[in-house]
Amino acid sequence: MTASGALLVQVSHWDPEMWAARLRETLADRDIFTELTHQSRKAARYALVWKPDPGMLATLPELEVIFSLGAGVDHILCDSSLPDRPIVRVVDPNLTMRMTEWVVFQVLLHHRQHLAYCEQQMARTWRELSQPMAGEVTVGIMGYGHLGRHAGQALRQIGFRVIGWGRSPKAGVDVPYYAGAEGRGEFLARTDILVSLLPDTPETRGILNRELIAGLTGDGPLEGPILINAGRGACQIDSDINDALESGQLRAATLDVFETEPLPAESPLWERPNLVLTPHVAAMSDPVALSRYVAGQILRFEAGEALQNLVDREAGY
Ligand code: NDP
Ligand code: OXD
Repeated sequence: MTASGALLVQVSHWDPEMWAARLRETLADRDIFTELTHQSRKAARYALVWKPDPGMLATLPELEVIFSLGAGVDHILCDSSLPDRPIVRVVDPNLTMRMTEWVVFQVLLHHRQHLAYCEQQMARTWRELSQPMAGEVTVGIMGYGHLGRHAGQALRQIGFRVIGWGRSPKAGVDVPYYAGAEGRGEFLARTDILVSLLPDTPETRGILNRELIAGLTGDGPLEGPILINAGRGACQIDSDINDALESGQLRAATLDVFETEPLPAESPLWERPNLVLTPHVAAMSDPVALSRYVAGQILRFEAGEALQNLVDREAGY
């Protein structure tokens, strides 16, 4: 038993020791458990979780703070017996930079017509394709939050026109900004490349659907709209995107997230030639950086300072 609060690490799909070992280096004065036992349940004041078993957090009588191992918290909020404790999510330069790299890469891949050039390479075809300047192309970022703003800044530096869409109206945003259902139509109509970095909430579920795709501008410089989603798979209707890719309503897409993950082997998306697919890796959680972040938040909390990046449970993110 130690004076400082014990931490329980419960991360599905990963070896919890990757995080626990690093956390022990910084938080050396306390117990850090990775196994659910009578002792760890009884002692845990903090829980660091990724997709915890529903109901598990409610069995920790001393729990004070829940830490999400990622930026998204849908994997925690889906627990119907979630105890009423503050939830801290990840906002860290390591994760932010990874997402920005991925978004910029995917935008450029489509903008510079890399799929077509790969096809030409296979056919040993030497042919120039017409190429608009970045400044002629509007990237619309749905979910103009922490990650969206950072990616947007990088895209603007390369010359793209960037516009943003969020839930709440805001003043002083650095790009043309639209909010809520009222702003959505105009936002979509201006967008050539749509990037979604939306969280999974009751309001955003299924939002990337047939109707939304129909609202995207069809007459931009890229000869058809592009869709890029690295927010959450629950925000999209896979079959609507597949249909739009097949019909040409969407010129191309990149998806990092899917309604069901891993994407089932029988999904037609695997075989779409105008789709780039990555397995939920746009911004991976790095054990060194994120352990440092979580340890920092625990030390702040124990020093009587406010926790940062708290989740608004009502809003769902
Ligand atoms: P933030 O909370 O900073 O930003 C979320 C944004 O979404 C905000 O702009 C918010 O609007 C907007 N939003 C939320 N609900 C709605 C709505 N109903 N209508 C319109 N806009 C809405 O989160 P982050 O930027 O840090 O992360 C975003 C998401 O990215 C995460 O929740 C996670 O799902 C995903 N993610 C995916 C990863 C991957 O590897 N694929 C890695 C990391 C994160 P407002 O500004 O008004 O609040
Ligand atoms: C996250 C993720 O939410 O990796 O951080 O999906």
